[in-house]
Amino acid sequence: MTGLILALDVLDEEKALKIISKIDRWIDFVKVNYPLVLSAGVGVIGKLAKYKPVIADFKIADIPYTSSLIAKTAFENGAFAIICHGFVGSDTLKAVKDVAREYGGEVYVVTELSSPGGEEFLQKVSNSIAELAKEIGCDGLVAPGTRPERVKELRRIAEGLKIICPGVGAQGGRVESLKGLADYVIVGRSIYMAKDPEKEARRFYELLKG
Ligand code: BMP
Repeated sequence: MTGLILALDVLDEEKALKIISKIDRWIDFVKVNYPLVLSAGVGVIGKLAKYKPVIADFKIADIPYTSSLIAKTAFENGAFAIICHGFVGSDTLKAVKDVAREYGGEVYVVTELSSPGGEEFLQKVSNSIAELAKEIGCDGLVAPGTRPERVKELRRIAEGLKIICPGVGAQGGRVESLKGLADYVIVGRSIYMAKDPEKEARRFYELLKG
């Protein structure tokens, strides 16, 4: 286990596959989001899954029926896990979890975004979202790597759930502040925009290990 998840928000499939083929040994999972899937097509999930298990970051935020169709599409195309917003409430979270279980997959729930705007609305309800995610039996939380004190609290509330933290690197979050709090850190731009992505991925791997 490396503790590192690559957020692969590039727009070009060839570039995405080239990057992952170079750095797969330094990461545990690759996270895809709308930029890549909308540009390259949902089939890119299966291609990336040949290197590392794929987390489909579709931040599902819809009624249960539509949400389960989104989750099903991700899993049918080879995803290992799906990300769902927590503010949508228990019915949608349960629907997404049920689909994930049909495929033997996992569900991660967004608590509050790592960006400054995450404090405006989501932070007011993120503790309750963490409680709900635990109650429903989801697998983990997406917690803000830019706010270690919030990660600590969310982890305490949802004890036993895995905590994955974006916001490290380009958004200012630091690996050192998340030690013992995050099970995995998610890094995107700092790696895929680096002059030498492999070197940068290895640097994060070593920071996490050390
Ligand atoms: P970067 O390291 O380039 O900032 O990328 C972070 C990744 O994590 C992006 O894919 C972003 O959509 C996602 N993310 C985030 O930054 N903050 C959150 O709170 C939730 C996310 O999914």
